[in-house]
Amino acid sequence: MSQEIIIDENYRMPEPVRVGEETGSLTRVMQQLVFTVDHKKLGLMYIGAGLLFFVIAGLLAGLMRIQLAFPNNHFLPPDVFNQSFTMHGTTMVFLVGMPLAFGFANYLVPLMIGARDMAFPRLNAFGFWVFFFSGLFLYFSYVGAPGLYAAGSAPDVGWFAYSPLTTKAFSRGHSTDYWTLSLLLGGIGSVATALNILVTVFCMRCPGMTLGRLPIFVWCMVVLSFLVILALPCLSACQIMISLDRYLGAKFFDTQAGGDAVLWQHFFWIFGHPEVYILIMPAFAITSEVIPVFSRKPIFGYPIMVAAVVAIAFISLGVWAHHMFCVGMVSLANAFFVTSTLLVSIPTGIKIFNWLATMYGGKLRFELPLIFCIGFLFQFLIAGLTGVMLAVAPFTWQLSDSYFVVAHFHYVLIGGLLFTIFAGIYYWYPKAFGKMPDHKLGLWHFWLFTIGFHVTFLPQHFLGFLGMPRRIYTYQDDRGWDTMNLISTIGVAIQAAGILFFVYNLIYSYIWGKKSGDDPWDAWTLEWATTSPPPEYNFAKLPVVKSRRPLWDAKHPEDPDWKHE
Ligand code: HEM
Ligand SMILES: [Cu+2]
Repeated sequence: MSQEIIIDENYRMPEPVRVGEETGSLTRVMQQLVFTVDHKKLGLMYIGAGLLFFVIAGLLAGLMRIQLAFPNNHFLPPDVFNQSFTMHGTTMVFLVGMPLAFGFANYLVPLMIGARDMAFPRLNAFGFWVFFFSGLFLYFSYVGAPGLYAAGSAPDVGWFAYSPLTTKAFSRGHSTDYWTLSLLLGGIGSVATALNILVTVFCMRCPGMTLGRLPIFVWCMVVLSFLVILALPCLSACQIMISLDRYLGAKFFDTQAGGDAVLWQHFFWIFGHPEVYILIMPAFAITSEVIPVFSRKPIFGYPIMVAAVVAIAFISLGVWAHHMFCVGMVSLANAFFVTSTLLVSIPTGIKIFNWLATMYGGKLRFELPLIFCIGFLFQFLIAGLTGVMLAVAPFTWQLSDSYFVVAHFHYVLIGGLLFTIFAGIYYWYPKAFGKMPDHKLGLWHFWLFTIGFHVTFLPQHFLGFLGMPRRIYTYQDDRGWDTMNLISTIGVAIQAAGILFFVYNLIYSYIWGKKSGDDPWDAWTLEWATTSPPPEYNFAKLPVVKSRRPLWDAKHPEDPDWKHE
């Protein structure tokens, strides 16, 4: 081991306490979790909360699919169906995708840059609890407070809440207010956490950790944080405007009164499209760490990969109206947004090629993280191709708001994001808990979830071609949609079985799993230089790095990377 990175037994402080093994009673454990400002604990709490909300939103999805399994079905009444897709979509985007991203960023960024914690630990805790409370508040809408808010008024206007559906005329109760207020609150937490990530990366790096040596994971989290800071305020602004319309007689979105309902769509998607890139950034981050380690090769084209991530984020700020090709914009506007959207596929394509080039000629180790990343590459390609199809305005004029669109974004968000989240959990589980996840159980999870996923969403592309609109709670039996809807619902059951194997694996491995040691995958970034789990202070002495693969240098003093830089 080179002396730069001190991984010396003598430097070991008292054995770190594994999460859940805090000494003392449950209250003491809760106290520790409630009052913690430690980035690792907050990271795990973000991931835990995200997975909890995933299960809840997944159950809502299951209910909708049961309703849609047969024509003329009455399992769910129409208003409950409207609430279900609104709560499912809103939860998956704001209470699953974003906290999972912040969870991974919180746990890993300080470790990867050789820091002891985030720049603002208390702001970090604030960000987490504001997010968590905003989620509880949103779900409180299902019960409501007697006399204050009518019970059972969960939001039912869809996750993008188009106007005039959200005005008092069409949404009389408080369902829309639960949606606006909980997301307004959540937005404050997100911006606080994004700011914290940026200051941490730019001000807390250990000696030698130049920007050109940052792991790509960290670059993706930097870009994600910039997008959050640029996009979230736009959503907050239009949510304040709709609340002013609803309660103080403003007319921002009231077309009859000189406002403009389409203005809401512009505001929402100026936030909404960068939002989907905020959601997919962790996929890029995790894949760029996992593929090199399990191919035994450094990432192909590091500078181009970083440039591609920055380019994707930049372009994603200028494509929003591809969600609005059917509102009657002038052709020049349509042409601009067709072009800008097609442009995104160039840096995205570069990333896919660079990941494949990293695997090419590598010594591939088919461990769970790599297997889920290979699934991601295949599914994200399909998602990207249908995205390019939808970027062509005349194509979208035919398929807007159809099941083709539902299939497309689920291929991105499940096939893309979720598969890499699983890869990331299996990759860093040993670091966080000191135990190896069970490989066989993981394979069951992978195959059941993959087969279930394609059985659910592949047929939906064709349901879209056959004219099935999204958000309908039932359909007649003469449309030719029956069989494919039934198949799609069966797919959800297979996915659910896969998720059960995943949850069982997390618990089983925690209790009975094989001890992992500090660096089970023989990896290269600094988080693997610490013990598993890492001590509260992360590093006994802050490391000094000389290349992009500090741990490789420490393990291979005969041929360190910095000699080739
Ligand atoms: C795990 C399996 C999942 C299943 C079975 C599923 C199923 C569904 C169903 C049935 C709908 C309603 C479609 C309609 O009637 O228009 C829907 C909508 C949606 N889903 Fe999922 N979903 C899943 C995962 C996800 C994930 C992981 C995300 C995001 C991270 C997501 C985001 C959305 C969004 C944004 C909508 C649109 C809601 C709206 O129209 O307002 N879903 N999903
Ligand atoms: Cu978009």
